[in-house]
Amino acid sequence: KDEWDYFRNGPSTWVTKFPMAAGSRQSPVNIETKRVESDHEALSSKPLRWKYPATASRKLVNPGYCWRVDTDGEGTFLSGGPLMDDVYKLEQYHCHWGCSDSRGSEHTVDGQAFAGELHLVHWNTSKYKTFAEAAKASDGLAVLGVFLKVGKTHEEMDKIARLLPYVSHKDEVVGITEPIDPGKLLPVRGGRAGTQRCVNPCMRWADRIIPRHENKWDFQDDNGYWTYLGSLTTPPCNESVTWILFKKYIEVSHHQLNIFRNLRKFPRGEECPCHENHGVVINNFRPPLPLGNRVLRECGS
Ligand code: BO1
Ligand code: ZN
Repeated sequence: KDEWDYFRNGPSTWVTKFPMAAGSRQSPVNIETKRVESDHEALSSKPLRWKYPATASRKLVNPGYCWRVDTDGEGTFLSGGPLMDDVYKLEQYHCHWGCSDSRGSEHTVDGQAFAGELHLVHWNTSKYKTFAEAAKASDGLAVLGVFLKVGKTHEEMDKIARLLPYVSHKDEVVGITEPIDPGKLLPVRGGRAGTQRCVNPCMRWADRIIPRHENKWDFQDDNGYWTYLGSLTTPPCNESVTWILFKKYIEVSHHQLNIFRNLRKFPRGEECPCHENHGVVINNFRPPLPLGNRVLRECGS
């Protein structure tokens, strides 16, 4: 069957059931910062911009290998940067983490892993009719990646952490009542009262404050990002993703990560596979794959 995991049927075995996992455009990759190509002109001529109404986050799911927030996509928007003029909608966001704070991210930076990695998964509504259709196309999906580092408690992430005990077992789902704003999970500075910040890395900070009534979007990129063409990091590993990884990380507390590490990969009422770390969801990351002849571009400071 289409079974896969991060344990017995781990990443090195995926290729037998999912041939796309053997492709030459796979994710994640190690980001070698010395070998990244600067592309300020081309990328920042169309700054990355997004909008995420907090009401779009509808339910929190435990699929048995991570936590995931499913959205209804209503009013969500991602465009610009490497996506050019195509408009993408937010489908879901989820997270990858380790068994300890020293590992957990999928992408690495100069060989270094972070404690976790958040993925905001979008699909191209300019060209495709459904997420499933977009997932088969080379320019169908865009994932925003955010590295997680251990530090202070993240208030928006805590809304998720507080709901996780309600989906402790595989296939459990809980409705989201307190709005969760995925934009607040991104490592960007927020807008001031009466202003929103339009961040174009080529402009100076002082130039970026624009009146709220003139601003069509919530926020744009701040410290810059890396971008390259890759794949889904889980089976079926479709080579359909434009990856956009923020250079700046967000902080979450050790306690919040421990709540993630308490999720179970088996359904309630089933026997605990005690020989498999008591069936908890940990180390749900795929190790980096070769960049090959792909180009990693950077935008911003
Ligand atoms: S990720 O952001 O690269 N980790 C990622 C991985 C998988 C998906 C989204 C983001 N979604 C998957 C679904 C599968 C489905 C596939 C293609 O998309 O989980 O059920 O088959 O549509
Ligand atoms: Zn992911």
